[in-house]
Amino acid sequence: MEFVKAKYYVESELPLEKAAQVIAAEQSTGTWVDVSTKPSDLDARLAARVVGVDEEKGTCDIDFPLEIFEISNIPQFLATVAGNLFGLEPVKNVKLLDIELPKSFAREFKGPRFGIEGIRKLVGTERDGRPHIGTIIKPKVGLNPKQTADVAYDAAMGGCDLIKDDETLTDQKFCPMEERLSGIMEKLDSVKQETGRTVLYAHNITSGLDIVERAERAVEGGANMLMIDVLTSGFSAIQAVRAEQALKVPIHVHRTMHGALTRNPRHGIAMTVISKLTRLAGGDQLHTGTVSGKMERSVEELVAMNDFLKGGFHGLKNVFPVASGGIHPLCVEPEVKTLGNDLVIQAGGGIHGHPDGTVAGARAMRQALDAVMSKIPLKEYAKDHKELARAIGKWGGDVSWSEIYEHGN
Ligand code: RUB
Repeated sequence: MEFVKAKYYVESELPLEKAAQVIAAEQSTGTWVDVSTKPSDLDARLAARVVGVDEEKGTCDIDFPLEIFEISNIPQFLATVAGNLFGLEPVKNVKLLDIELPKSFAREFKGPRFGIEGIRKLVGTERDGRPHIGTIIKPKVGLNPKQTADVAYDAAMGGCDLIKDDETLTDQKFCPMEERLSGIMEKLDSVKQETGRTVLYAHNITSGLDIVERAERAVEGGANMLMIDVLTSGFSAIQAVRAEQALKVPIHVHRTMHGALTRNPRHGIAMTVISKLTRLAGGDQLHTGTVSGKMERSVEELVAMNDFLKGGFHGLKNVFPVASGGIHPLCVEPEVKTLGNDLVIQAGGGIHGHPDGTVAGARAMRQALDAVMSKIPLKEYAKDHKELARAIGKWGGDVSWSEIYEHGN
């Protein structure tokens, strides 16, 4: 018999072993009382089993028989391994820490279409293998399509490999998506003609009702990358877009809202689980966090998660991890040192907030990366790279995130 294995952290008034059994029963063949409708052989086939408890760590391991799951159905999968258990009265806190899937189950998913190698081929970095530099167009919302396209052009000319919409920009009246797409792609075509470089634009197609139609319209309109907010739209949104054979562009996945699930160490769903499901669903790039940026993190979990995304997984392609949120040129070195070269380093405020504007901000990011790749100390490299020097002048101080938010930067 094959199983999906799930690891939980549990706090309960019940003894740990008993709490684990309550969870296993609720999430498979049981409920709070024996029911007369249950066939006598049912548990042997479909009951989830507690296979280990660690009293010291407060964790338990539960095996779910594979037959309990529908093939390729992530909503049903989550209802099983991450469903009612979070609200059971006697279970005070519970966190789904990790899942392990048998090959036969994982291989029913399409996984990423491009993976790291495929995206590197599009951008032309497969030989040098350097990290990619990306930007989030800022302000987050409010620019019209022309203003947005102008910012994209500047960022691309400054050296960005990837330009992306922010997670809250979709098809609002002030910036209709079709106009935004055509404006940006026109500018990126000019960048290609002027510099020979291909720059990707992750066009945010996140929506509830018509995400596949949006994806189709975007690709017809020339999009070279699509973007989806996975937790607000659901893993199935990625699966639905990935399933369309004609949509031959990579999918950039933003994890907005993840903190509601991931941040509390004692309750919720770990980012590791979200990463695994995103890879199954078909995301090519995924925001996983930073070692030096504005979002809260566990570096240990981040490193393990990025290693998972970059490594082998039942024959599915890998995923390009994205470090984003509060990044500026001085963050490039710690990010690369800890997370390696297969990394997209993204800066929004850290590019458009450069004292000399977007082109200089993008150049400063690339210069910081060049310094790291050639193992030259940043300050030395900045001596004849003025954009980097100006960025160091602005962001070189040792200030905490609270101070930055309180006093501005
Ligand atoms: C980036 C930004 C993104 C974060 C989200 O803007 O706010 O939405 O990447 O965080 P800026 P995460 O560069 O100005 O901070 O990537 O951790 O999900």
